[in-house]
Amino acid sequence: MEQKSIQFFPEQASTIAHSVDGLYLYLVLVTAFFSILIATLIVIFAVKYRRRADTPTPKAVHGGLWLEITWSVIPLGLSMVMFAWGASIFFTESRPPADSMEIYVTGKQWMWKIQHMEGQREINELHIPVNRDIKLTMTSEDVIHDFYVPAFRTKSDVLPGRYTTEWFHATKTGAYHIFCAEYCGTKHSGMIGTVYVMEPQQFDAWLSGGGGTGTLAQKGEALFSQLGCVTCHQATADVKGRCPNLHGIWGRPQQLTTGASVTVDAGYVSESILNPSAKIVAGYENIMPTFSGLVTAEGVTELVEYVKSIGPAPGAPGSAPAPAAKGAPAAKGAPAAKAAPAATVKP
Ligand code: HEC
Ligand SMILES: [Cu+2]
Repeated sequence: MEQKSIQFFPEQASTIAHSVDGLYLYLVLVTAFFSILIATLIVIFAVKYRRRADTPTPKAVHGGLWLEITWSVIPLGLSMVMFAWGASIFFTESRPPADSMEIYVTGKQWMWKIQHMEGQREINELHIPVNRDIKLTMTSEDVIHDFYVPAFRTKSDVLPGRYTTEWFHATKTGAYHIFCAEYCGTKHSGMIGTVYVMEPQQFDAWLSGGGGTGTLAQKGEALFSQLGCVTCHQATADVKGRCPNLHGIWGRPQQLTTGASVTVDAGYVSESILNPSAKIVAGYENIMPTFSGLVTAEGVTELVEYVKSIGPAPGAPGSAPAPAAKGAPAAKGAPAAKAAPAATVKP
């Protein structure tokens, strides 16, 4: 971040930044134009039509169809431009491209915890490669936070018990502010961090350096046995036990006892772990205990990634539960998001 004496705008460091600023400029210009116009006319009319001794009694004016149409249609047009333009940017910002590199973010009073697919963790720092679509999947351990990177012109609420996403495509290397943009308690103003946008080679080097103890999915697999999930969720393909088989459920619709169906995603899996009685899979009973308090938010993320990584159950009965995540070595950088689905291919 170079030092600038006066800076009206943060740097434009993402693909969306220009469009957001363009819309903002339009809003400012339209607002300024009408504010100045109206204020000026008030002054002019106040002077021109001030009360004087010889003021004649004005004639009442009725109607004025064209005048009314004009002052309705022009503001309507101007505000519809705001609406359409804003909606188009909103849609772009809310739909992460399919091949985005995924990173998990957990907000907590008062810090940001980051988990990379490859297993790297960081706090209040986020390292990313330049010129890649990055998708953040975010949740909170306590209250509502909001992950805001002004230089990327993007922010999104981070909610407890739910996953929200945010994506961006950084166009410039450098260091940029992360702010929490939702008042979240006494040290809210200290809930700040830095995004480091790096050249891809630099990023790969960063990613491979330091404390790699397996990918997120591998950590999740370890937790899966540590917490005893494995004792119930036996991964046998042919036996329909008392507990559902978790193989291949990711991304599929799941039938519930209520008759409703849900798609298995991060939110559903995390709810299944923290509040299992909220949604019961059709054909099963409400016997899964809650793991709320026994597993950290990061642990839940790891379990989610593990469930995502386990492909369909192995065809042959009796064969070991497909340790899909184990088979896929920590892929570096680019194919991070792809590593898991690739592992779902049947042997
Ligand atoms: C006491 C046995 C038991 C344990 C231990 C257990 N579960 Fe479950 N789990 C169940 C049962 C039974 C269901 C189906 C009923 C329901 O939806 O609550 C279930 C449902 C689920 C589902 C939804 C599955 C689907 O097909 O939609 C997920 C995901 C899940 N469990 C993950 C876990 C994880 C992760 C752990 C360990 C942290 C775990 N479970 C521990 C019994 C268990
Ligand atoms: Cu916060």
